[in-house]
Amino acid sequence: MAYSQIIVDIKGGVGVIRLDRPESLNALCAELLVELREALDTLEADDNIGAIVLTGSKKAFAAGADIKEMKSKTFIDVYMDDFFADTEQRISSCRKPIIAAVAGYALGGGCEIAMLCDFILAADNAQFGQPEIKLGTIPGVGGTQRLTRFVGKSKAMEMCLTGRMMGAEEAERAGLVSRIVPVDDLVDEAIKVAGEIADLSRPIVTMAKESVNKSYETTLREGIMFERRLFHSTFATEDQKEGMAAFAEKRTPEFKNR
Ligand code: DAK
Repeated sequence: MAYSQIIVDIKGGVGVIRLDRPESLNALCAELLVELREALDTLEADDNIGAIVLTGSKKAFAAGADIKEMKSKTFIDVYMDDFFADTEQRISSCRKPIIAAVAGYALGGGCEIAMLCDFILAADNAQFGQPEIKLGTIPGVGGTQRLTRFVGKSKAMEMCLTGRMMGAEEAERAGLVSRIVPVDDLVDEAIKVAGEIADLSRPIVTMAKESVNKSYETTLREGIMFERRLFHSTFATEDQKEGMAAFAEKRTPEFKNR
């Protein structure tokens, strides 16, 4: 499939999606969002792919929804289109791990898409923000909900009420990003980490992802029971036998994804 708003590369077991609308700082226009969903469909269906990296340019991961495209939409337009819902659903239902490699601006819908990924690696120049309030609207893809869970009420409230941006160091301190990488190394580092994940047992990686995500959707007790049952079920896999045997025999495991 030929794309015009994104670039998709395969690096070993890693699918790399680069948002590519430099003239608008990767503003999330409808065409880009369609391509993003199609790329995720393709990578998810590809058995050779074990993990995905989603990135932008050094200047912008994404500066939000495309304001110029969105500005004249009516309530009925956005309500009846359920604007952005299909993209939120596509990313959050992806069973393969997605790493957001964020350099530059991740604003509005850009910050929300980064938070939908499984974890965020931030370049030292990353800037996160929910500036919708300055446009006379509010976050619409989980910004008020996910940001609050990541960084707590006080910081999330300040960011959503003022539109203040948070730099990479503050984002790391607050728990929004897993760690900071020099901007020139960001994509290589994200691909390296994604490659390490892709080399692990795919079913066990899927279980680990499901289990961490469960913690956002349920009580602690139910989450612990869910984790325990998945843990038990890893013992029904050949990969658990191989992983533990390889440790005992001081060799590298050869996972078969079975
Ligand atoms: N949309 C469209 N164009 C954008 C854009 C955006 N979000 N951000 C930047 N651009 C364009 C600029 O207009 C400019 O285009 P030209 O003038 O060259 O034609 C070009 O990108 C370069 O931008 P600047 O000249 O402004 O660059 P600077 O370095 O000076 O400033 C900036 C960078 C990121 C601080 C600034 O561009 C900026 O403030 N951008 C807007 C950021 C923003 O407000 N983002 C939030 C958008 S609202 C919904 C779900 C989701 C959403 C809405 C509804 N529903 C479910 C209903 C999401 C909403 C949003 O994300």
